Amino acid sequence: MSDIQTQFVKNVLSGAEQNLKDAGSAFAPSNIALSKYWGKRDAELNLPINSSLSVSLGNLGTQTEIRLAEKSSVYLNGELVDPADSFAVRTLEFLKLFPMVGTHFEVRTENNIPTAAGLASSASGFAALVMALNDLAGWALGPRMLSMLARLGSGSASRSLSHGFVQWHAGTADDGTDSFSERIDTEWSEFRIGILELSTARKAVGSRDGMNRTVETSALYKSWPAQADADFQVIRRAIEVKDFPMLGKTAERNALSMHATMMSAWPPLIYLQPESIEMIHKVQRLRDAGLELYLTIDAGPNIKLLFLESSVKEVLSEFPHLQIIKPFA
Ligand code: 2P0
Repeated sequence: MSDIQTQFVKNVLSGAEQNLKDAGSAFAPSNIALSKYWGKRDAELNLPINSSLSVSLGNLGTQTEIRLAEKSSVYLNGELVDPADSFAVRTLEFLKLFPMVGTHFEVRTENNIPTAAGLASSASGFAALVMALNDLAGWALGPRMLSMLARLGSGSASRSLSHGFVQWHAGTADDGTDSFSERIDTEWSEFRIGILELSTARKAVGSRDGMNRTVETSALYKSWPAQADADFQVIRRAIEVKDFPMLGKTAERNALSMHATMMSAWPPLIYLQPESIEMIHKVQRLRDAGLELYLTIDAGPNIKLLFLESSVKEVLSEFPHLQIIKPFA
């Protein structure tokens, strides 16, 4: 918590009236970026260097309930979290930005994201937290304002306020007021995501430290902002005209380019494991054989496959244990 963050929250809330309730609750979906966010231009306001675009994961995400209390406590999936645990610390630190609501909170969070699958829970976590807070405080803020509050908790959380495809505009203002997310008004019911769980090991370097290290030390990162912006535009267009190969190819190249910037950092950030590389080759082989299949990878070893409903049978025969998500169901 800093003065700059406190002032930012005041700005966002300046037009909102407060009508406090006994409790607030909300659900937010997790999301997977098709065009990635990697690198900050301002760490305090969590402003990204580049815009990013994601797809939300439907009913996979976080349900949060919040109420005022005598003493702060955080529950995760029904169990009280040790106050020294980083999850509780991050949650309660974030809530200190909202003294106009209260000083102590009881927060109950349920994640139905298979945490082992390497799906980010901080994205849906902070999004659900600000939505629940909005409900508790009765501010009646819309997704644009909420996305800016969620961003302070975690960048990718700003993309978890809406279902479907979401774009996070990087913005250019130093005060962070033009860096927000909004839903793209296109449904694509045939769109599928497959989660290939390859490793459940906790990553050695978290995203936050990883992206800072990349920005500071990777020579390849210099080419990233321009590519990220170009990919963002191409994917947005591909969604508009429902050009799946254009979307898939751009998303895959975007993810692998991000990994190239990570690998060229020092010390190197190698999130991929041998099984990840094996799967990348397998997807390429299947694509060469005519299957419309692409992939994306976040800051971890697990692979997310991208395909359409028409390919489900073939994809499942190649990846029998695949968990398939229908983002528009
Ligand atoms: C993304 N990732 O666009 C990228 C791709 C991981 C790889 O956003 O420091 O947890 O809290 O803003 O949002 C993960 O980073 O980082 C992430 P902070 P966050 O989904």
